[in-house]
Amino acid sequence: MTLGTIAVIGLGYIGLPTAAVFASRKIKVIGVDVNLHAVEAINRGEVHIVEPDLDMLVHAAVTEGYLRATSVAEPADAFLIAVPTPFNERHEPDLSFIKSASNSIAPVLKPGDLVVLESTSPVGATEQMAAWLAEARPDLTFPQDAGEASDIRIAHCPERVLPGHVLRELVHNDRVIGGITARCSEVAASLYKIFVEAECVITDARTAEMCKLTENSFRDVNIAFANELSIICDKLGVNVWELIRLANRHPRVDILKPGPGVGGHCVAVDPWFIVNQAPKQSPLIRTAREVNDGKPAWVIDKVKRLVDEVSEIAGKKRGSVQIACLGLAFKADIDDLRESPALAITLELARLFPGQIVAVEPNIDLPPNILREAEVPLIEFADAMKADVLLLLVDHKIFSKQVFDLGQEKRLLDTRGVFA
Ligand code: SAJ
Repeated sequence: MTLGTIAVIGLGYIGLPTAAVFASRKIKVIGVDVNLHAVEAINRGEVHIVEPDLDMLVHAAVTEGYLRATSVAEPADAFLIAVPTPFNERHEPDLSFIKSASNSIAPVLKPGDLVVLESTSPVGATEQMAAWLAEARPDLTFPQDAGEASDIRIAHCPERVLPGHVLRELVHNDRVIGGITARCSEVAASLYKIFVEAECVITDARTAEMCKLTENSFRDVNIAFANELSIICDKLGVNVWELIRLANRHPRVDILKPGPGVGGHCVAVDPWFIVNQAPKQSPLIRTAREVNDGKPAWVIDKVKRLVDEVSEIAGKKRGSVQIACLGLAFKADIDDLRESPALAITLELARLFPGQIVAVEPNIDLPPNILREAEVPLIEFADAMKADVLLLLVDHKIFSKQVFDLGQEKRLLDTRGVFA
């Protein structure tokens, strides 16, 4: 493959940083997205998502002429597909974005091109994408039929970067590359080696798909263990944070942190792809999902009991007990509210205790509409200390530096062990 231009389809949390990193290595990159607002912002050298240092990288790439965004696919030598793969209400993967991305690039494919699927996908999705492309372009040969002699090379190379550290992890994490044939893997690896400073490890497409799902399921199962421990410890009157600290002194024990539930677009989603494809064989992975999804309800239940307690001790009416929710993001030190258990808990509490909830989120300036509609004011930490029940939901670093006196009549529920 002679590499003149790379096209990145999907300019979100993964596609845009990837496009910008390639462009920073002086490769011509065309970014394609159906979101015109994103396309226009990028062409002005601006970003529509929050990720440290991404704005500078995109600005430089656009100004120097290496990155350009468009809403219609154009010819290129390599196509990277980084579109969402959500699940539906029955927890079945929705591949419709991969299908539309395939349909959008099919007309511009030419012999010698490489197509890489980066989106986290159920096992078999890369083969499915190859089938859609072959159907749209009967004049070209594809590796599933023509093997190593095919016109088009196809591989899966799952993204594995941590939000908040994307630019560093893109360069320094190992990449797992699974081609439909060995040659497909080699060609894809040579593309990623342009910027990856770690290893590009080669496997087949199905193993690469399963590898990504396994990584996030591993994390989910381990977080579920920590969440279940926190509920057991609450019942037994044991401090879970001290317990975990002590247990982790064992050389082969490394328990993760309990929290109010698991959020974001990845860890709470990907395990379902495995459960959906092998339901009978995955009771542990399914149960872990259920344990983590059940944690917000447990937190809400605890808050209800604390409200009753405060109302009794302070002689206040239940309806005048104030509750402060500390943190709304889906995890620490980011502003991302997507699939956030902290936000879901705050909104549910606002429904149960109308007019009694305030929230603190130091990473957000303007309250999102959803908070305004729920009549939850966004206030400063110091003001939130006046509330009767303090509910710590996100372990933002800034919270751990706060000093306050709880007094006799207030209650604290610290779901992340920040004040432990
Ligand atoms: N969480 C806990 N306790 C912990 C760790 C996390 O409750 O000890 C919660 C977080 O608060 C958050 C959720 O889990 O709500 C997920 O956060 P995370 O930091 O575990 O993961 P993500 O979703 O930000 O990114 C994950 C990463 N996967 C793994 O670490 C195996 C990342 O490398 C992937 O690229 C990303 O998913 C993805 O895109 O799939």
